[in-house]
Amino acid sequence: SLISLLRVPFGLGGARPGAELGPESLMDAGLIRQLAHLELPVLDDGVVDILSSDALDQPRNPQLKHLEAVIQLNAKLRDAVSDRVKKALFPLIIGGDHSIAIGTIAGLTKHYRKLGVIWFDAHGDLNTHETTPSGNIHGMSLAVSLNQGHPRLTGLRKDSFSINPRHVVIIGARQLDQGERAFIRQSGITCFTMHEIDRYGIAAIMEKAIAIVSAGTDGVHLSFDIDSVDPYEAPGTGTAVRGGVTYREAHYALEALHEANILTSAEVVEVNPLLDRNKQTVKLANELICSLLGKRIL
Ligand code: DIR
Ligand code: MN
Ligand code: MN
Ligand code: MN
Repeated sequence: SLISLLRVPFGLGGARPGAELGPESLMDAGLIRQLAHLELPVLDDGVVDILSSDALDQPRNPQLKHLEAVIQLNAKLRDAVSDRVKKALFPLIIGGDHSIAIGTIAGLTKHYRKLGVIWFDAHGDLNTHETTPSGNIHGMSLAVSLNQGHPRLTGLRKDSFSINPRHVVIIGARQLDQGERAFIRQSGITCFTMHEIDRYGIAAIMEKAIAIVSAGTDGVHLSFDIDSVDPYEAPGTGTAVRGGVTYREAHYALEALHEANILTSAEVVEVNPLLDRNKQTVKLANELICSLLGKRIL
């Protein structure tokens, strides 16, 4: 179906300034031209943003940094994504920090009653305001999408269908906080850490992941945090962690998702051009989007 490209220049859920420059940097590096080259039907469908100001964030809460801005942005994004699904478009969201997944997924689950989710990330993003070591809401977005966390955040999902944790797969994790490990153990989420990728290989992991998210679901969302990729290949991100997936593993994973033809939406987040080296991460993000949407080597 027709792809609706939504740009979300928002970084207040993240750890360091710069993720808000992600969409502009991907566009400057030729994303639209590259997608046109693949002869993909892409609608350059606008920017979702808020007028952010300091006043928006009083009172300050160290456990939920920029809560008001995050809520405003995600309410807007939720409604934009819901509108695109209603129009039978394929939402492709480029961020922005990973807190924007709250709005994306809230919008998707206004329609999908049984959404499957693949969460590519070095992290679990399963903290709540009670377990967070940082107060950064981008570390809470998967928890909120599973209706766990502060009521102001889960409230964004009040008119959305719940997600069954058994239809959620994390891939690439290598830095999980104490509370996140407990969440994974108790919830029934599948977590393929770097250890499992080392053991079985990315091809087998993708096969397992695809089976889990597509059995008994009516839609599948890919949430791709660029920090899942090794910092050697993707230095331009706010919370880089050594020991990530390689350049080819990342491409292979997204090629396999394209072949499986199960996705109904996708987002790419946490590209931070201020921390990048020679636009390496920005270019990688665009390349990965092309692989996901069907670019083939042969
Ligand atoms: C950490 C980092 N677990 C936190 N999370 C990140 O702040 O909650 N997620 N960077 O992508
Ligand atoms: Mn993340
Ligand atoms: Mn991450
Ligand atoms: Mn199932």
